[in-house]
Amino acid sequence: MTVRLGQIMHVNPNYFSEYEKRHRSLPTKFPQMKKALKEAGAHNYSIYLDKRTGTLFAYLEVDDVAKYREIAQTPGCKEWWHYMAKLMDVNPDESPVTIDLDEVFHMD
Ligand code: RM4
Repeated sequence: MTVRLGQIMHVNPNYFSEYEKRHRSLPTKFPQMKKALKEAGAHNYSIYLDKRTGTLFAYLEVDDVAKYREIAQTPGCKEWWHYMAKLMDVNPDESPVTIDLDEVFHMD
């Protein structure tokens, strides 16, 4: 069953363009991360930036939430998070500080 996820993260305002640039090169520079996401059934994945605050809003669809959460343990994800850590608010393990949102409206 497809699950829609909405998440908030935060990027340091000095790194807006770098954050976007690094995501553009994710498929070529971090194919492991792309593969981990795909293998976990993540798709239709967008991240939006609020330039006033550095708030990031991520929307993605996953086939299996538990499988998606397991991505955190993969070397590809750990490398990506390490690469991005300087740009974002991160936890001690370098995962981005992420707030899971509740869906309050949806229309097909
Ligand atoms: C974000 C953050 C997320 C990751 C995406 C691809 O900056 O690191 O955890 O899923 O990139």
